[in-house]
Amino acid sequence: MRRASVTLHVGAGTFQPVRVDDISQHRMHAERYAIGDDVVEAVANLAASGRRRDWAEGELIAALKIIGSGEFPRSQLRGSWAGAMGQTQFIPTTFLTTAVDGDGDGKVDIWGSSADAMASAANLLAKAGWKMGASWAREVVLPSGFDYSLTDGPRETPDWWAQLGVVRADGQGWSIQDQALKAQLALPAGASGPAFLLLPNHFAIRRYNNSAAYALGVGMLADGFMGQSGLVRPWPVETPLSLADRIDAQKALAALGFSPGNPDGIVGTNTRSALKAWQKARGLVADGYLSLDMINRLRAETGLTPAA
Ligand SMILES: [Ca+2]
Repeated sequence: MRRASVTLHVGAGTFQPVRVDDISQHRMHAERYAIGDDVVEAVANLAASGRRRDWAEGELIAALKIIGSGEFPRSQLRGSWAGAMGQTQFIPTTFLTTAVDGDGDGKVDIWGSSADAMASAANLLAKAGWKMGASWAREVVLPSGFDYSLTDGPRETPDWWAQLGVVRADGQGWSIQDQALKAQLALPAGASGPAFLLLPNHFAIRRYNNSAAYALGVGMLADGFMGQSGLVRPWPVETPLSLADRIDAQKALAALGFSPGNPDGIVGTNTRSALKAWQKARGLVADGYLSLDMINRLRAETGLTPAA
C-alpha cells in the first residue's frame, strides 16, 4: 500500500516533524500493543491501595497467568486503570474464562484481532444467558391510571403485562419466543418518557456492563442495525440535575421520613424507592424518577432553598 509521506508540523514547532507513514505505523503499533496502562501495574496498584483488594489480587494473578502461558508478553497487556483490556475491555479473569479464538489462528488476541474480539464478546453474552432470536426489550405504552410503582418491579410475561393494559408501542404482537419470557417494566426517563419491558437479553447485556443506560444504548443501536425504527415516544428534553439538586432531594426525602440512604447525590435503588413511596403518598405519578420538578416540590415541602 502506498502511503503519503508529507511532513506534518505538530503544534507550534516545538515537536519534531513526523511523516504520515510514520504516524500510520506508529498508530498501528499503538493499537496493537501500547494503548492504555500496563495492566500488571494497574491491578497491582489497586491490590496495594484500593478498596477492592481481593478482587484486584485475583486480577493480578490472572494477568500473571496470561503472561505465564507464553502467548503474550507483558508489553501486550495494556488496558484501563482498572485492568480492562483490548477491544472487548475484558479484565484478566474474564480473558481467561471467556476470551476465544474467532479467526481460527489458534491464538486468542482481543487486542489485534477483531474476529477474536467479536467472538469473545459473543461468548460473554452467551454465558450470561443470551437467548438467540429473542428481543432485548420492547417499547410499550401504559394505560391511563396505570400503577407506576410497578416500575423496576416484578418480572412477568408479556401476557401478564397485557392484562394490565401494557402493550407494544409499535402496535405489533409479541413473538412466540418473547411471549414465554419474563419482562420487567422500566421508565428510564420517568413517566413522561418512553417505557420498556426489559427481556432477559437486556440483563445479559448488563453482565457486560451493569448500567441500564449502557444496555439501553446497546440494545437500541442493535435494533437500528436490524432496520427497526427508533422510539415511538421521544426521549424528553430535560434540565440536567446538579449534585446539589440530587443531594437536596435526598435530604428532603430523609427529613420527610422516607429513607433514601446516604445523601451522596448518587440516585440509586434506595433513592428511587424512597422517591416512589413519597410520590405515592402525595398522590403523584409514582415512577421513582428524579426530575427538577420533583426536586422543587421536595424543596417546597421541606423549606430547603436551592444553593445560589
Ligand atoms: Ca485468533
